[in-house]
Amino acid sequence: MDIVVFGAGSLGSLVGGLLARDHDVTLVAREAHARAVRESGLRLEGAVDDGPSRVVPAATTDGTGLEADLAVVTVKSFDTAAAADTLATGSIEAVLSLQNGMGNEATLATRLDASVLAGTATYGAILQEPGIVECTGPGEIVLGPRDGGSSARAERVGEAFAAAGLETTVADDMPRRLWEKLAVNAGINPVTALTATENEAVRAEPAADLAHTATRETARVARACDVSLSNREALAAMETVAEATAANTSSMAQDLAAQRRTEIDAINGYVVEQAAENGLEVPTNRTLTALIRTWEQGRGLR
Ligand code: KPL
Repeated sequence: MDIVVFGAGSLGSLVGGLLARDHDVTLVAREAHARAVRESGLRLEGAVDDGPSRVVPAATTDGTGLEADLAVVTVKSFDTAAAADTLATGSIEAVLSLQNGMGNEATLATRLDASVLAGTATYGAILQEPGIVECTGPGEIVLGPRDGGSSARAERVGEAFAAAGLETTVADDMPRRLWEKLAVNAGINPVTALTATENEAVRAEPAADLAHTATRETARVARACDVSLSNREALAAMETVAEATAANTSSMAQDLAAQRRTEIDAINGYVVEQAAENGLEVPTNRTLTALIRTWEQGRGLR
């Protein structure tokens, strides 16, 4: 397959690097990373299946006019519309969102003439330096048609991911899976970001209570949106991810450390919005959202 990874930061580089062993992969990345990959290839380190290795995907900063069977979108949620508009200048058969937060698939579907798959990823990954990505926590990729059900395309993409060594499940209930992942991120990301801790912090008090409450509130809002997600299921998912990625710095904690805008609007902010539409109170998500937004405002990031 010809595969474009649009937004090849840490997760995108890990996924793209593993796929590049069997497929023609183009990474659309920031200047320094794209240059390093062009010059010396991409080094994969950490918990990847057969130890450190080097692969040689193509790499560019310019995503316009690309042709591919599949575009894997891994940009931050606030950049999804711009990514879709750029991809629309080329020719893309199918697009898979592997992003945090809600609403990405709908944004891609309204702007692209391609079939849109939804996905979630719980791999911990970090870009050590341009050209080097480390897998800091083995996880799972779940993907499928964005409205649920099954499709031959989702099966084909799932097979390619699994063959690349990525733990992959093809699911027929992506709307529920996206809410479950939202509940995981709503618990882990802002708490680890605001306390500058690794994911393991949410496994013990005093952070555990805060993370559990944010996750429980999210499950309640999911149910109000007609998605069957019990508190127990959401908490179990959050705890499983926190354990598997204990040593990982969450993406939001990485954003705060690097003084970058976060995905708070598409994660806890989305929970607050949906709660309001359904007449529910979510005080913990509201507080976490306000704190992160205040941090962003203080740095002119919003
Ligand atoms: O999705 C993640 C993130 O950091 O955004 C998890 C799975 C929590 C891994 O850190």
